[in-house]
Amino acid sequence: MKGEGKMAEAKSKSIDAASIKMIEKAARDGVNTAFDRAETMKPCPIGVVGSCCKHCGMGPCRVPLPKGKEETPEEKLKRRGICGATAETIAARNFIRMVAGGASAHSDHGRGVAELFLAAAKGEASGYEIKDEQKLLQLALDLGVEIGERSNNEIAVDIGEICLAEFGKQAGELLFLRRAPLKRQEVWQREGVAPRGIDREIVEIMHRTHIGVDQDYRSLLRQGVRAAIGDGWGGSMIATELQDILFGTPTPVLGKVNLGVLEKDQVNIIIHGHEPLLSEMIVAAAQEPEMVELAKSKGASGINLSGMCCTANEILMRHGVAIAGNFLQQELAITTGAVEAMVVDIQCIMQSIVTVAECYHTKIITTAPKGRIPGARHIEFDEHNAMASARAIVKTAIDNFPNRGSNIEIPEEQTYQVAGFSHETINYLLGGVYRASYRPLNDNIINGRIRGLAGVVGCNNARVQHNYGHVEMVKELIKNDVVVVTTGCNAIACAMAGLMVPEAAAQYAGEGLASVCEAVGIPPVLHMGSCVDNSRILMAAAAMVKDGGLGDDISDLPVAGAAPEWMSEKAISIGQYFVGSGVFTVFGVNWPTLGSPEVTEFLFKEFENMYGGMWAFEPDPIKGAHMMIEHIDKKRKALGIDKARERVLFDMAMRREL
Ligand code: BF8
Ligand code: SF4
Repeated sequence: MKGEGKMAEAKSKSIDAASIKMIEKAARDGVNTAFDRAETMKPCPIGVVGSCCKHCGMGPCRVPLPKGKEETPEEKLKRRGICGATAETIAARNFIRMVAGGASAHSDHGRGVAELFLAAAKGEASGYEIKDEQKLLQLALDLGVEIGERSNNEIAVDIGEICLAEFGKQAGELLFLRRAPLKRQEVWQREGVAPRGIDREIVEIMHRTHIGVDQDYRSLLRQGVRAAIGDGWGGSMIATELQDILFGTPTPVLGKVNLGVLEKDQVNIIIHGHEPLLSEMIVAAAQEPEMVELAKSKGASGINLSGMCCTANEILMRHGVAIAGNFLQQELAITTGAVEAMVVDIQCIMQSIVTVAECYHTKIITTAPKGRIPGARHIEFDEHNAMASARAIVKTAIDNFPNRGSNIEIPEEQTYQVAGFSHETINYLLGGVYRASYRPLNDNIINGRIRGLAGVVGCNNARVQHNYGHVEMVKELIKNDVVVVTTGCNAIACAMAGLMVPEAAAQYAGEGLASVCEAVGIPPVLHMGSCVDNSRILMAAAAMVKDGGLGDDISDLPVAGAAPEWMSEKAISIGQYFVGSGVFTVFGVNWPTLGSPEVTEFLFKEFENMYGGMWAFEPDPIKGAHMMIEHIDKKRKALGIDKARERVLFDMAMRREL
């Protein structure tokens, strides 16, 4: 039967029941989504492996690997672009241009935060103020800013100026590199990858990859590492640190996730994108009594705010605002017919939401001068008058409530989660407020109850089943006593699967990990925030090294990273700074340098000798998890703690001691 075929098809597209229902509704309503387009638009087989260059007007030049037979050296010599660029050069250039794209996105976000931070400190951005004094003072100490008798705002002005200067710095090294273990800093100096300025390294990628400049793949990839470190230990870290000071450092908070958080009788506003600058104000505006009254006057029972993608993570972590979904659910949320407005800023916003919205009553509102979409209403975010922008947006949504059609279906699925595990919070939870440290984590890794730590992060990708890779990989890791820290769309997928409540430890984690989670009262999967907050994972790794017993560099730790459903250039930049910081990192879906076995070999093998961390590619999430576990075990062995796991018996005495 035709209908049954469609049902089976929808089921193969996501593991999430709510999403499947909305994929089916979209089909009934004649709405075209990314799930449909992924069927009709097949990836270019040459581009997908990094073998297509269009860096000049003589191209595009395609240098696919010869099919079937071994290539002779003479044949290989001929397989070049018009300018003579080899497949190695082309693959490496494409790869580091992805790093440049990702590092730019994160860093430009960080710059925006720094600018607002400075404006707030100077009293030029009404509505914003320093929320976390303790973190402000800590950062002042880190950056050598005088504290003395000075006011918070005076200190913050200095901090804002120093952070902003990091972007355009021309020489020396980024200041936050000092937060890394000493040995790591030496590796960066030895390999020539300590970034001078955040912007400079990105510009240099664009220059080196222009026709006829750097044509040695090793040298190209080195610059990729340098720019990526400028993202992780620069732009992203600045974004996280200053956002925490302005909006508060996250602490454990209960939240709900999935499309079921939409309310049938309320004005539904979804905030989607990445910067919390405006969304913080929308959270406040939506709670104002006048706004709630206005909503009631239009027949709604209230205003229901929820988030999508990384904005969702930001406002969940700080305010417990519900999450409607991750990247592949943005069109599906509109398909419910119950969303009055989707408010977007920057990054990971599908242009198609405007077309999907045309089939319902939803208003798409763009807010960033950098991120406009034809057909969307633009209400520009003015940081000097943020509350006015926020009120205008909320009012637009309320006014749209009476336009709702009757074709409404909100899936009932929603799950609870505990989020808010910033680096500082993990520190307090483990060590206590007066003795904050990672000591208990290190001890439990050393005694073998916890095997190691994995950072599983990144996107959804319409080329693979929605959320399957995320959830399977994470379940396999915790089952094998690996504690997982997560951000971005992986965090949302894990929450939807019920992995982020303390009870998940007993249900899914191995005995050792479960016993520690139960003793501390934490889930086996810890939500650390949005994608810029991967910098929190770097801080956690540095803290583990500092607390001792697990070697003296991040590359000594029994840790690994992964992005099983990656798609964005930001994921490549994140993966590259994980690797450059000494972490073994596995990506799923596809791998963008397979067109050059030499480049791939270099990233997967030789990088380990240079950085202690290296890339890997494995589309099967369970196999990927086992590659990570193998690496963790290799590190345990090198530390001489591999025997400890065999001794762990978990008798009552040990449980009591915990
Ligand atoms: O920065 S995980 S799909 S939403 S890129 Fe985008 Fe990927 Fe989601 Fe956040 Ni991160
Ligand atoms: Fe072709 Fe070289 Fe131009 Fe690239 S830079 S498009 S390989 S001629």
